[in-house]
Formats: sequence, structure tokens, C-alpha cells
Amino acid sequence: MSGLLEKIVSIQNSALQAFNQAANSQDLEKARVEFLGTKGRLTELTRSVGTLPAEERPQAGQAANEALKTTKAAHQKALERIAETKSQKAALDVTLPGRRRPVGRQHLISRTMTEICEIFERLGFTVVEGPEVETDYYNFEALNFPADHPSRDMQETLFVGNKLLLRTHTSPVQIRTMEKRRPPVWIVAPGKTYRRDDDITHSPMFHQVEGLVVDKGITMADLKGILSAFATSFFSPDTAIRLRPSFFPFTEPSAEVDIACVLCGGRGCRLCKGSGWLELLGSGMVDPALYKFVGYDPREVSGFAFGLGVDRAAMLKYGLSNIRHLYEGDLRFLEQF
Ligand code: FA5
Repeated sequence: MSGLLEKIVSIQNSALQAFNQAANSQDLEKARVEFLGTKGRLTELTRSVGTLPAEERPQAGQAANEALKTTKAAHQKALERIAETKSQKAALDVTLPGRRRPVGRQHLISRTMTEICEIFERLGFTVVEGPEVETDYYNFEALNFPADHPSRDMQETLFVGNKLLLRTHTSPVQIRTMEKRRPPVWIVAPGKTYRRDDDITHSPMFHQVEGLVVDKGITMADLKGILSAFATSFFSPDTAIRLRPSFFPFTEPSAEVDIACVLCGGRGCRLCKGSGWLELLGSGMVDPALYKFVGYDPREVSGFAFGLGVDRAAMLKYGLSNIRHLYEGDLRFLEQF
């Protein structure tokens, strides 16, 4: 009996030694099969306990089970040690190629906005900014929208408090600029704008670039000349524009500006619905009523203003079919630009 117990201890010790010394998974597996496999030394010894006389079985059985438990635990530990060495080795493998970090880029809207502003800067404009949360006064009243006038309905307004709203256009920057500066004024004001709109060409948050010129002797010819110079620079050198009568409370006369269809060049196609023209922006001569709000003398100066949809401009330039592509953050779309 004591011979068997000694044998158990000795096999267990040999197993522990073999597991500790195993330098790799193959060595360890060999050792496992030798001691713990179905025909392993410790397995057979444990099995042989059944052949002992009944009075010796409990003690021998307990010793064999403990040896099995200790040996299996040592095997598990050796497995973990080898796995860890493997991963450390992998971490130190200087021959592996490096992992490339994805390189970001400006969003198409930011790029378009910058491009638009740069064109106007080359034409003599400076860039100014205004707040996105506006007062009723700057967004409507000082732009000649009387309270309760139906012209306010055109701008699906998102209010954030009493007389406080998310600006529906960048035109409030016209008033803020004229309050601070004396003519001559040549500014563009890029920024975010908000309306309760949502379809394939309208987004609740979108972008505009406002333009304002107030100077001596400014006429509608200047408006058309500047916008034509912009269109040929932004789209292509032969892009034609046309002015179509319209209405804005803060310009008189007012005009929608269209560009010749970017797809068919004006012959008429599905994109321009056969008309040959695509709507680009709203514009007009500054209504002298505005000068009263900012203390300019309409007998001395005149001016024009325009409001350009940046998202619309990007859609036209790059042939985008749905404005939502710009805001879904899908890299497969964004990486094309
Ligand atoms: C205005 O917002 C005027 N403030 C423009 C203006 C400025 C006129 C100065 C005269 C003088 P309108 O509502 O048409 O006008 O909008 C101008 C442009 O913004 C549109 O041509 C369109 O390109 C774009 N736009 C309007 N609503 C949305 C929207 N929900 N999503 C994307 N673009 C929009």
C-alpha cells in the first residue's frame, strides 16, 4: 500500500516537472498525454486503485484523486504560461508590418463652405460670423418681416424660447454687420441654419453663405456680375446664370438665381425637369427699409444681398441625389470626396 502511495507522489512530481519545463505547446501536449492521457501513467495508476483490497481502496483512492487534481491544475497553469509567452513574443515581433491609422479629411460640407468663401474673398469680400441661436428681432423684425406677416410662414421656424429661435437663414448677420460697420460693406457670412424641413433636398439643419454688399452706386448689374463670377468659378467656366423674379421682405426687387443645369448644360433633362435650369440661391437689392434699422442713409448708399444654400451647391456640383447622404456619416459615401 505505502508503495502505491509513494508511486503516486513520484509520478505526480514527474508530471509537475514535465509541465513546468515544457517550453512550447507541443512539449506540453506530449507531457499531458504521458501523464493524463487515457493511457497516461497517472490515469492508469488511478484506475489500478480499483484492483486493491477493499480496506485499502479509500486511502489510495483519495491520494490518487488529489494527485490527479494537482496535476491537472499544473497542466492548466502551464497552458496559460505558454499562451502568454506566445502573445508577448507576438507583441515584440518587429518584423510584422505596421498597422495603418485611417487618415481623416474635411467633411464635404466644410470643404464646400471654405471653397465658396475663398471665391468671394478673391472678389473682395471678408468673412464674418453670427450666432445660430437668434432673437426674433434679427431673424425677422429688422429684416422687415412684420410680426404676424404671412412671409414668416415660409421659414418653418424652430423656436427655443420666448422670442428666441434657431436662425432660419444667415440673413440676420446682415443686420448685425450693418449695426457694427459703416459702408462700404462687402461681407460673406457662412454658417448653420435650421428649419422644420425634411425630405431628399431639405434637411432640418443645413448651411448657408450670406452675402452683403452696401456701397456707393451699387446696382443690380453688380449683383449679377458677382454671382456670375462665383458660378463660373465654383461650377465650371461656362456656367450660365439667370435671375428670376421672386420675393423676400428684405430685398426689393428680389430674384432667385438659377444656374444652367449641370447635367444637360441647359438643353433640358430629368434633373432640371426639362427646364434647363437649377435653383441655386435667393438674392436681391437691399430694401431701403433695412437701412432705417441700422442708421444708414439710403440716399447715399445702395446694396445687394444673397443667400446661398451650401448643401444645395454641393449636391449640384457633385451630383448627389439625397441631402441625407451628407449627414449619415457613412464612410463609404464620405470617402469619395
Ligand atoms: C433665404 O433663406 C434668404 N435668406 C436668402 C436671401 C438672402 C435672399 C439675401 C435675399 C437676400 P430661401 O428660403 O430661398 O432664402 O433659402 C435659400 C437657399 O437655402 C435655398 O435656395 C436652398 O438652397 C437652401 N435651403 C433652404 N431650406 C433648406 C433646407 N431645409 N435644407 C437645405 N437647404 C435649404
